Amino acid sequence: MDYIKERFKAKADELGADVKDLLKQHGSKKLDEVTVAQTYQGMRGVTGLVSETSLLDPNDGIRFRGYSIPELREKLPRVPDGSEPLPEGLFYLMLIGELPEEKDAQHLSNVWGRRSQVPRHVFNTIDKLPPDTHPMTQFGIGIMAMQTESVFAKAYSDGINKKEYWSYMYEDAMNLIARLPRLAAYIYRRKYKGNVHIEPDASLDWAGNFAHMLGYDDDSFRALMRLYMTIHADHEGGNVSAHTVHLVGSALSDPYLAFASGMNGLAGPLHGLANQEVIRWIQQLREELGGGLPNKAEIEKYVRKTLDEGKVVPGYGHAVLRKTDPRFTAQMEFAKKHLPDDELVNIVWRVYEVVPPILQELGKVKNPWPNVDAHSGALLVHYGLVEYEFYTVLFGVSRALGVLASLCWDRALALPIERPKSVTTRWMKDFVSGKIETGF
Ligand code: NMX
Ligand code: MLT
Repeated sequence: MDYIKERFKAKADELGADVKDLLKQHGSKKLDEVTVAQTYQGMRGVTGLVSETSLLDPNDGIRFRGYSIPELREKLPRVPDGSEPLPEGLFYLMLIGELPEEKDAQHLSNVWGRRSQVPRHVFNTIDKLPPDTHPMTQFGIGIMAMQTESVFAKAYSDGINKKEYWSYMYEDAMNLIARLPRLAAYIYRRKYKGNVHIEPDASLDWAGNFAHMLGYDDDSFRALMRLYMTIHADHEGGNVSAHTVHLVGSALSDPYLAFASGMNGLAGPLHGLANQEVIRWIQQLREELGGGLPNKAEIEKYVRKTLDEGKVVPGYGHAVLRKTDPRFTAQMEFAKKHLPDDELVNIVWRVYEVVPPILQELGKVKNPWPNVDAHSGALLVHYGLVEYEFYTVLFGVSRALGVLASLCWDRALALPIERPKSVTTRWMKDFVSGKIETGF
């Protein structure tokens, strides 16, 4: 067995015993109370899930196994002379719970390189789609077409012991992560680069090779991809993509089925699609003004128009965060170092000065600050990756690291099928008037 898989198994046995003990001793302890409003309003603030890989603090932002984004940028392994962390290292951290050594990240690069072959029928399936199909739709369909490769689905159909589920899920997760950059690059090159494809470079790391297959071999773009793939990987368990993967996986749907479902959630404009919406929104602003760097008054007018039209300001707000997203800050730092004079980046920074007080003024927006999507597109445009409909696919490739590490944990801890209780408004009225008690 691969040594990282062995380490994971040892950690999972240890935590599995802890969880058993925790449930035995404290299983009936109350964790939360749920109000009528929370039931109608997206279960906001209800603690109802366990996800080992990361934890979100409303003010400090995301911590992966206790490490903040600035700490990860300092402590995770890099390529020689590299400035940004290797996502392989982050995956190791999320899976094992400890910082990797350089050789662990290198080992994952090699393992994923060896497993990265995408079967021809997947590309054939993509080729059958109209070229203007949204890249996220192509991505979801490509992942589903790859489900033929699921070792878990095959093993389950052959008949396996429950105790072995985690092992097959692990293999699927590793294969899927290895193959996603190839699939994503294929979609990109087919749709935007005349269907001319670029062979992988086995000497490169996972994110570096992804940049290469997309057609961007600039060192600083590779650094950006390593940073991008690291910061988008996970955001605890309750966000739409992570929760969906967990939910669908809880039915023992294999990682291909579960991950494709999560990607359909990421494709929504209130979630991962917001990164394309931000660039679209800024381009429209520039078109209205005839180009150039808009001043603050012009941006303010445009923001107010957006709100008056009953639309959200993309890239701003969050269901949990209550401060500027540290993922936004990390990208801002990258831009200050590599492209401080870029016009679009400067617009993003100016928008950051204008939007929060206006959203605050509305009195209802709980978080007026920018999230990860407010910055990412401007960086990509700078390097020539201007096709903004593709941006959510990049987010999705990165998100695989967190949600598939989590799915390995779900199966290793033998978490059951997810099935919360729902009620009707009729039931709710009877409950609030005291006619019935919950009885659950
Ligand atoms: N622009 C305008 N109105 C907003 C915004 C915004 N950026 N954010 C929240 N609101 C409104 C929201 O629509 C709601 O209005 P109403 O009561 O009329 O329905 C009200 O403020 C209260 O919403 P919140 O409780 O602050 O936010 P909620 O937790 O429901 O939603 C988001 C969180 C992220 C969906 C929301 O802030 C939003 O729509 N933001 C813009 C889209 C976006 O950037 N999404 C990306 C999130 C990050 N990601 O990658 O997933
Ligand atoms: C995410 O990265 O998943 C988003 O910030 C959305 C969330 O956490 O709800």
